[in-house]
Amino acid sequence: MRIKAIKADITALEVDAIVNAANTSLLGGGGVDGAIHRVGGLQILEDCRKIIARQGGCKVGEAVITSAGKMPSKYVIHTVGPVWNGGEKNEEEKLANCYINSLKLAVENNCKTVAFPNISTGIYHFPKEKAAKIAVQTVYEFLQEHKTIVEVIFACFDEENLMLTKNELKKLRQ
Ligand code: AR6
Repeated sequence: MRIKAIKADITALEVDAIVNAANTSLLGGGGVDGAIHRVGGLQILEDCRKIIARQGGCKVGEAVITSAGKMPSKYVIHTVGPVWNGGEKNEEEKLANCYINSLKLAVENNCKTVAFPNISTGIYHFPKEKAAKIAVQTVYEFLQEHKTIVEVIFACFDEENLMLTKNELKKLRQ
């Protein structure tokens, strides 16, 4: 199994790429985004500003890549999750796209190990159980097709997300 879930602060992980649950402005915010910019330092914001100059921000479901500044990882892949709006605004498909587009960028940049937070389940209020199902299923399907990725880690920050993600991973093993 190349997917695992652990309880962790994603900023401390020594992986090729960590994924950030950013917003469309790419200019930072609270939650995991705030932690990544705080720990990684100003280099990340500088890289984000270059991307903003080139293409504006980042759309929901899409992803961009920067350096990881002072963190032990090599890259930060910034993706923008959907705000939960009751499920009538294609939130599920948009969340799946976050995982797919982040992993595509990881492959393009020769990343073998990638860590994800539970995108959209904080400030954006996506229901955690639904989000865990989409995250695990989408990553699992992507890895079937892309063998260069050695490991994907779900860095869960709270017990509930850890339990829900582990449950989804168990279902894959049955
Ligand atoms: N490591 C791993 N996971 C974390 C960490 C951390 N250091 N800190 C928080 N989490 P959120 P969203 C978890 O709110 O819902 C920002 O302001 C957290 O417990 O960070 O996608 C952005 O700029 C939760 O399970 O992201 C956007 O405006 C998960 O990360 C907006 O929030 C995602 O929670 C994005 O909201």
